[in-house]
Amino acid sequence: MKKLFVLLMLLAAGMFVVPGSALCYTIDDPTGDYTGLPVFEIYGMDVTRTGSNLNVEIHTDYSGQQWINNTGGTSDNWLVQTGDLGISLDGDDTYEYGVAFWDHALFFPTSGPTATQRGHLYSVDNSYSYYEPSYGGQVVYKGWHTSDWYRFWDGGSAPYNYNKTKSVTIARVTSDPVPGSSSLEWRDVSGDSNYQGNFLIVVTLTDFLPEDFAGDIGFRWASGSCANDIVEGDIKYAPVPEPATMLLLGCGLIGLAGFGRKRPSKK
Ligand SMILES: [Ca+2]
Ligand SMILES: [Ca+2]
Ligand SMILES: [Ca+2]
Repeated sequence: MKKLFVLLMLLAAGMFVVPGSALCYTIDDPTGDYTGLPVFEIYGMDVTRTGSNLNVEIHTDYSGQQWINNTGGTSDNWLVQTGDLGISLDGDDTYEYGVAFWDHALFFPTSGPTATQRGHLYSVDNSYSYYEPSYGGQVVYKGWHTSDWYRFWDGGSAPYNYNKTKSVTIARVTSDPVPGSSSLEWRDVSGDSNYQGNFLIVVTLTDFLPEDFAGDIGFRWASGSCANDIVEGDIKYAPVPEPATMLLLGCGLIGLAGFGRKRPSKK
């Protein structure tokens, strides 16, 4: 009877797990959590590995660099850029690397490059933050421009909704782009008015990941430079992922069997 019970529990667990995982992204983002217009919606992010490449696929309605009119007024059009992709090697909110989504100025660099290049991977200078009340507040946080910086350049006192102090684009870098190969492309999904498409970012793992790295890798991206929607989350990275998965499953089985054995002894 106990064996039958365990078998039924496993079957029930399997029924919950299998259909759900087929519908999920690696990192899900809620629907309807954007600020401003629905075009800024992000649905989620898929992270996969192909050989030595890390592939990040961001599913969103915002293809970037669109003229946005939030009020209906004829003089209120402005070009809204996306954020850059942030990569954190230990799952915290310090993003050591970034992939630039457009060519934009860096924050008053004292040396090195003065602007980013689209599709390139950068090592971000996390030692630099800058607070400027007249620009709207915290305009650089740990090497990243915040939404306050873009709010200032969008007109400062404009009454548009935006997310304050969110890190959005690379502001300070430690040097020129990280040598190696990286790429960025927008892939439009035609025929679906509710889902525009996805960005595909490909970076070479050895360009930024220490040898034998194992642990969390965090990702973060904002669909607009005012952080209109943000997707963020971590993945577990291990050089050899299969044994880790098996170990996790094994622990689950042992725990379930132990639970089944204990119950009769209480009587
Ligand atoms: Ca969303
Ligand atoms: Ca970090
Ligand atoms: Ca979000």
